[in-house]
Amino acid sequence: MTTKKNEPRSESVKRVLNELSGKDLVVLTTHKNADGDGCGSQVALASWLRSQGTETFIVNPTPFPQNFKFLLPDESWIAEADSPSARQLCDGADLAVVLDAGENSRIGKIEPLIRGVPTVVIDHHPMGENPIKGLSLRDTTASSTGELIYDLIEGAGGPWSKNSDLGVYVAVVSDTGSFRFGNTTPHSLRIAAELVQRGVNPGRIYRRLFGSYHKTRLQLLQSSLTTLGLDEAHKIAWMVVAERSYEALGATPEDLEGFVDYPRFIAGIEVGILFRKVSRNSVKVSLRSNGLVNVNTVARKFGGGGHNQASGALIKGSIERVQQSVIEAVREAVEFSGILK
Ligand SMILES: [Mn+2]
Repeated sequence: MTTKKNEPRSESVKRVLNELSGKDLVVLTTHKNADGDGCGSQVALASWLRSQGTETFIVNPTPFPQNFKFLLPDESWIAEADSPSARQLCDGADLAVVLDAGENSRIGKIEPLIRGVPTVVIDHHPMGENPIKGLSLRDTTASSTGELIYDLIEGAGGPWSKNSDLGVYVAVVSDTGSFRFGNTTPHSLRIAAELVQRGVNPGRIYRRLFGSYHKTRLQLLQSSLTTLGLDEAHKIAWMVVAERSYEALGATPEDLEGFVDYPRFIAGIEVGILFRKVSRNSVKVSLRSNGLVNVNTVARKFGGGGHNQASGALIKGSIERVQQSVIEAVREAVEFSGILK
């Protein structure tokens, strides 16, 4: 059973709620390097499922980020992917829920663990070429997966817990860039208003998410900004993560959160790119567009994916070569968009 094309969100919500009901054990997962949307959605849904008497655990392909652990009432909700308990939980699960991802390639080592387990996808990314099969609540008009979790818990008539409130709020704030990005809608703002009404403290969460950076992050940004590159004629700017500083500072991928936005802060720039050498022969590329250029098509060209305004890919090759071919592909996408005319 899959979601019917163009089914209204409320219908998909009902079908997914039906599938979630009465389960003994459910595992939740999200994409590699979970972000605020993935983590927030997981905690919110886990909290609600647990209130329904369903044992629920979070099993992610990469460790649950330290800076989102404040969302959890209890770290025992998490099972690390490589642990025996993760395997045991997945083996015994009645249902797996994939959040904020819709393709097997995004969930890495969790895919073999949940193979054979009935799976539900809740996601707001455009459908990729190899979508995970099963029932789904997919809606690209949703600002975030957290917004879909809000609709799900509302659709069930609650109950709302402190952790569900917090989780959904952090999810929506993360994916809308604190309500600054183009995906901010009346619905996402109403959700936030409702959660603030119920006691979520926006100032405190802002400081937790954005106002308490480790010094490593700014030192790494300092050295990375020296690599800033520009093609003003094509409205493109890019930055390369300073590899030596990354190593020397003992930085983690979490320290890079938001780096991709800096090149795009330049007036007149439409597309920002971040390059990071992740191993001897592979480069992680993140692409962000102000909205006029579709960067998902660029990411797809290199085997990656994402949204039209935010996407990425892991590309084999030297940093110089990858940089050259990606910038060239972005130039083509900019030309194709018609904004240079
Ligand atoms: Mn998301």
